[in-house]
Parts: sequence; structure tokens; C-alpha cells
Amino acid sequence: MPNSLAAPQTIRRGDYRPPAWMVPETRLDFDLDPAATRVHATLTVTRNGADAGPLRLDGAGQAVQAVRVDGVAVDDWALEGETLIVPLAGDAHVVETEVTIAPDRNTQLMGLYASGGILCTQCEAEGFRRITYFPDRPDVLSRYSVRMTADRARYPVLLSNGDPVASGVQDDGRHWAEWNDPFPKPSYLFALVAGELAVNRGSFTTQSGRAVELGIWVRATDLPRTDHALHALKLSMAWDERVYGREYDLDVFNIVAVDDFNFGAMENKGLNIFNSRYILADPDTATDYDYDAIAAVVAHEYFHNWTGNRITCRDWFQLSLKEGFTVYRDQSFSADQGSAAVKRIEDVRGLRASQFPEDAGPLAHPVRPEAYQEINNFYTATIYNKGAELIRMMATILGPTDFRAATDLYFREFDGTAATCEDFVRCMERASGRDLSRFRLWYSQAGTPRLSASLLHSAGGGRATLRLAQHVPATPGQPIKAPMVLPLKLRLFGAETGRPLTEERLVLLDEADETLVFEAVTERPVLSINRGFSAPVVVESDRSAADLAFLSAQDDDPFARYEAMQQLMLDTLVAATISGEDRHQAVVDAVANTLDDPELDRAFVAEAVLLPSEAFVGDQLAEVDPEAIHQAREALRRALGGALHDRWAHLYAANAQGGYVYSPEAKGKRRLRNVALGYLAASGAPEVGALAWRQFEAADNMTDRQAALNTLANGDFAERPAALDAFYRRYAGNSLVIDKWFQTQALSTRDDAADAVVALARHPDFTLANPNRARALVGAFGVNQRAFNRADGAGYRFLADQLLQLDRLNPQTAAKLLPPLGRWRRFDAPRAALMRAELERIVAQPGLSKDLFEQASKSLA
Ligand code: 0A1
Ligand code: ZN
Repeated sequence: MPNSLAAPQTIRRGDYRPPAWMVPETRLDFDLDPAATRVHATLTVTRNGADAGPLRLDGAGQAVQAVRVDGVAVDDWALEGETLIVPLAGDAHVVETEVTIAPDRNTQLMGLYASGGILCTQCEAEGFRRITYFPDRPDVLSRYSVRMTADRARYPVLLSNGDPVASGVQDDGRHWAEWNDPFPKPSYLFALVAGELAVNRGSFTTQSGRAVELGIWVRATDLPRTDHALHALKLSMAWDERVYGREYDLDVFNIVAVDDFNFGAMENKGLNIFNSRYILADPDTATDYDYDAIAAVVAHEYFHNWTGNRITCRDWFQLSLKEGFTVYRDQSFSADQGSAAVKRIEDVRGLRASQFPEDAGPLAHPVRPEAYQEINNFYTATIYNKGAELIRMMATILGPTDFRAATDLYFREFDGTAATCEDFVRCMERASGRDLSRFRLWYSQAGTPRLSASLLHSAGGGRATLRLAQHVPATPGQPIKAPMVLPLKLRLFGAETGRPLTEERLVLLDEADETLVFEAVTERPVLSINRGFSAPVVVESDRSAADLAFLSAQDDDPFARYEAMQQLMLDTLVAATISGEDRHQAVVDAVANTLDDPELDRAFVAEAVLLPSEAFVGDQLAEVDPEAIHQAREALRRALGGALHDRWAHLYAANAQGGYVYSPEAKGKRRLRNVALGYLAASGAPEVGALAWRQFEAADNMTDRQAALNTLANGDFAERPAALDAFYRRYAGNSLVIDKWFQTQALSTRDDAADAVVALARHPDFTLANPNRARALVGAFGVNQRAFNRADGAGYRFLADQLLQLDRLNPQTAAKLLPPLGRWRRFDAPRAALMRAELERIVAQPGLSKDLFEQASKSLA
């Protein structure tokens, strides 16, 4: 392994030591220029504890121009790798450094970089060290004051954290601005932005009557697409006051949107920086899904002001302290804006699509990891989404009153500090008087628990016995697992009367197995378990198709109702994949039943009648056969489309709407109508090409236009080329919509999808330099199970080629796109060999980043 010599260092949680020096004050002076920005940093440092060692400042890529201690130039400093070592005699000093950096050559998009002429920063996790020398770790909190000087014509707007304090114009064509952030913060929350930006302003008055000036900053041409984000921001601010008692704390709150961004957005104190896809929306260019995602991400970043900024993380192993809790908060916020049931279904669908496979694969890690090589690789579905499930379980166990008391205690006790996951759990215990010792395993043990549930009924005696058993599969480095605490909401229903036989019960299963007895059960009971998805586990039950169909029609918990239908569909698809067995009728009947229920919310119906994805079917099988799964799923889609054709046609007509509105009801109708369109297409009905084309042309919103495009693009319709072409032309120049054009084709269910993707990588609009575009084509292709896993390995080769190219520009984004290659254990030997060969080619690449090295080498192990 050529790279083994260069194998990066492993950082371990157990090695944590408090910092030797604190930095109570930081003054930064930027002379901004895209080719050469000068950064003058003045750090007030104080010794922390008894350690007599020198000051150690992290750096990356910049050259030291000058170092001064207490105003005097010194030359006894040294570099240890990229760490600047400054010997200091006393316990308190002022240390100054000067460096020059080149934002316009920064393709990694970490530190200070240029995006479409705007200078902006991204510092989490370790980007600040690419700007200046600093103890770049989250437990060093400092008060920042920032001065920026820049060309006034090119960079008329100068923003940083906190509140603006002064600005002025020089007579050399440059101008300056000073910002001051009174709240001590870690370096990863630093931000600055300089550019030609227009602002959508708003205001918010906090519960204690303080006025906050809000600003959403974008290119002038994008200004008309910022109202939704601004509205979502105001809703978030009010929600956090109402639900958690959290008030905003500065006079201004700014958000800037940029086109080149490695993640969704970043919660820098008072100056959030966003990927423009999570800000910009109007009906013509953004789908309902985009609108919802924008509100969720705006809320997420805003909520970080308390969960992340006021209370930050002691070290990066504690990342889920801020991310898990903040995702839980944004999920709850979104649930409160519309249908909570549909939101829960969407979140569970997402968890199953991204976190369950991660937990079952070579990159599995605990919510609080023990070790990493590159922290950027740990911004994962496990830290974020499984982390949110942990908070949700604690909220369930405590109940709303104790949970709120516990979060109040957490905010009171840890405000202004860098805390740990343990601190959070201890607050949950102290406020509720509960013992969560066993629950803590959720933080340290990786893997998705599997719960088996079987219910026995002795008709004569009226006794029902529920046997529960759990098993946590082995994960890398954790061969043997202890039983976890599973909060399971359950209820029994009578098979004959359809009535509930018990109340809903919360059972805390904390043993490997347990038997529950229910008395006076006078009719055959049907088990509804893990209601609301109260624990993030896989349930294996012996419920028959008839019982699942019954629950899909009768359960009073909407999630359980959805789940029963999913299980029925999944069982059908697994049987069809393995043995070609046709059990379509049971699914057809259950779907018909749901479609005919007038009481149900349209959005719920649309979710409930959707088949599980091909990837999720694959996750149920010992060995994934992508082609067989695809054929089985298409056959069931055809059966549903054909057998229920008239219902789909009716729903399609009945859910047409006059003018576009963004409301839960209107969204639900659009969703159901587009699901109906998909099933009509699956039915093979001759009118569908024309119908979809009409919808494509007449649509007054992107949800309907893209749904029509997807339908046409996935089939063999005569209208297909014209639709793709018309879409491309209509939106040429709007990069967020052109991303959709790439993505639709990368997710295609057609036989030629892999070839089409390879060709699209040569399209003049394709570039790896923009992370959104790379994700739209390469990222989407990686989750297209059938196309990516084409038997000849063309998909694997394509992905590896793209990753190696992307790694030279942007290692962090490259590493994020690698996991599909790590699924080799799940496939037949020829495919596994092809995937391994590509992983080996990646690992052998000279000069590979540690981001990609860590992911590829772990995926091979
Ligand atoms: N804290 C952000 C996520 C984030 C992490 C790293 C980034 O830079 C490469 C950017 C954003 C969040 O949770 O939204
Ligand atoms: Zn976050």
C-alpha cells in the first residue's frame, strides 16, 4: 500500500487534554485581496493550568511573515509541521502574527475563499487555521474584534460576526469596517464576507422587547428569491422562544448565500453563511421539497445560536452534542409548521436511506466516536440524524415537562462553555430524577439494533404474550454488544372489531429479551409497535400480510399505519426478488384502501402509497441483486398502476389546483397528484406521455414541472428529448435548476442511465469545482442502485475517476461521495471484486488527501 507510510495520524477521544493557553481576546485585521490577503492577528493569551510549555498555534498552508510578543518582534519561534511554536516566559502575553493567504486559489472551500466574486469563509471544523495561526480547537473561546479593508467598488459590503461598530472610506479607493462580537466563541464560528451584495431586510422583536435587524444577503438578481428564507427565520426565532425559552442575543442577524459551499450552511455567530440552494426560492425554480428544506436549514442554523454557539463542544468527538440536538430541534420546528406525521415519515425515510446503511457498513461509528483521522469525515448521518434520534428518545422517556426542565437546566448550567455529550445526559438525569446509565450505550455503541417481536394469544384464557428480543450487530472495532435501552411505544388492536384493546404503552426494553403479558384480551390481537418510530431500530415481527394490511387501514398512529404498509410492500418485494413470487394483490388492496379513505391528509396518502426504494429493498437482503430488485419493484409499480388506473386518473384530476400556493394543503395535493402521475406512467396507459407533457408545459411551479420531467425522463416517451431540452433551455444560467437537470438524469431508472451519466460528465455545464454540481451528478449517481452497480463495473470506474479528480480540488467533498463504493460486501463476488479494485486504485493514488484516504482505506478493511 504505497500510502501506508503517509497514513495520517489518528486522533483519539481518550487523549483529550485541556488547552495549555487560553485566548480571551482576538483582534483580526484583514487587508482583503483575492490574490493576496494580509491577515494581522493580535491574540491576548493566558496560561491555563500548570503546564509550562510554549504557545502552540495551528496553521495550514500560510507563510509566517512576522511574529511579535508584547509588541516586540521575535525570531525564536519555530514550526513543527504546520504548528507555530512560540516560547513565552510568563503567564499572560500579547502575541501578534502576520500572514498572507490567497483566497482565489482556495478550491477546498475551507478557510477564506472566493465564490463568484464574493469573499467568504468556512471555518468548521478546522478551517480557521488556514486563515491565521490560532489554537484551532473548539474549547478555546475568545472575544473577537475584526477590521476589514477592501476595494470599495468590488467589495462594497463588509460583514463579520457580532455587531457593526465603525466603518469609513479611504482616499485610495478602499474602505473599511469594524465588527465586534461580545460573545466568546471558538474559532470555528468565525466568519467574514466581502462582496457586492444586495440585502432583504427584516426585523424581529424578541420576547424581552429587543429589536433585532435581520438581513439576507445575496447577488442583486437573486433578491426576489429571498422572502421565504426571511419568513422562515422569523418563524424560527419565535419558535425557539416559545418552545425552548431561547432568545436571540445580538442586535443584528445576517445570512449570506454563496454558490460554492461544501455543506448546507454554517452557523457562524450572527453571520450564517449558506449554500444558496438553502436560501433561494420562488415557485418557478424551487420545489415544495426545496421550500421545506430551506425552512429546515434556516431554522437549524438559527437554533445553533444556542445549541452550538452559546454552548459549544469541548472537542470534535462531542459533535453530536450540538448537531444531534439541533437536528432534533429543526425536526420539531418543521413538524409544527405542517403535518407532524408526514414530517416524521420523511425523517425516518431519510434515516433509513442514509444512516442505517452507514451503521451497517465499513464506516459505522458511534454517535460519539472514539477516533478519527480527518474530522471532516465525521459530519455524518450518524452524528446528525442518529444523534437526533437519541435526543428524541430521551424526550420520550422524560416526557415533555421533564425534558423542558432538563434543557432549561442545560442552558443555565453550560451557557458560555464548551460542553460534552455526558454533560447533556447528566442534565436529563438531574432534572428528571431518572437513571440513564444504560441509555448512554447509545452514544458509545454503533450499529442499528434489531428488535424481534412476536405476539401469542391464547384464545380461551384471554391472555396475550409479547416476546421481545434485541440484537445489535457487530460493527468495525465493536464485535460484541450489550443490550440497549429501547423506548417502544406499543398498542394492541382487535383483529375482528378493529378497536384498540389497550392504551398506548411506553415499554423500556433494556434486556436482551423480555416477555410482556396482557390479560383480558378477548379477541385476537394485532400488534402495533415502535409507534411514531419511538426507537431507531429495525423491527422484525411475525405479523402476517393480513395483519399488516389491517394496521395500514386501522392503526390510530399515522406513522404505524405508514409503517405497516411499508412492511407489507417490503415483504412483497423481497419475496419477488428472491423467488419471483407474485403477491401483488395484497399490496394493491391495501393501497386501494388508503386511497379510498377520505379522512386522510393528502400528503400522508402520497407518502403511504409510495414503494420503498430499491436501495432499501437491497438493505433487507443477504446479497443485493440490483437488477432483480429493479425488476421486482417495476413489476409491482406496474401492477399498482394498472389495477388502480381509474383511481390514479381520478386523483390526478381531482387534485389539480388553480393558482400556486405554498401551504400544507396545497403541497399535499401536488404531492398526491404527482404520485398519481407516476403510477399512471407505470401502468403504461397510452395517454401518459401527452398528459405529462401538458403538465410540464403548463406548470406554474417547479414541483409540478420537475415531476412531469421526471416521469418523461424515466420512460421511453416520444416527448422525452423535448422535455429535457426545454427544461435545460428555460433554466440555462440558473445553476440551482441546472443541478436538477443533472440530478434527474443521474437518478434515471432507464437501462441507459450509467452511459448517460458518463456522457453528462463531459457536458460543458458540468464541473467538479462546484460542490452542488458534483453532488447533482456524481452524488446522485452513487445512490442510483441499479445504474451504479451495473455488472460490468462501469459505474464503479466512473465514480473512482471522478473522486480522484475531485480530490485534487476539494478533498472534503470527494470523501463524502465515496461510501457507495464501500458497499462491496453486500454484493456478489464479481461486483465486490470490481468495487474493491476501484477502492485499491484510490488508496494507491500518490498525493491522496487524508479525507479520501481514511474513507477508502476503511472501506477496504
Ligand atoms: N455546522 C454546520 C455543518 C457544516 C460543517 C462543516 C462545514 O464546512 C465544511 C460547513 C457546515 C451545520 O450543522 O449546519
Ligand atoms: Zn448543524
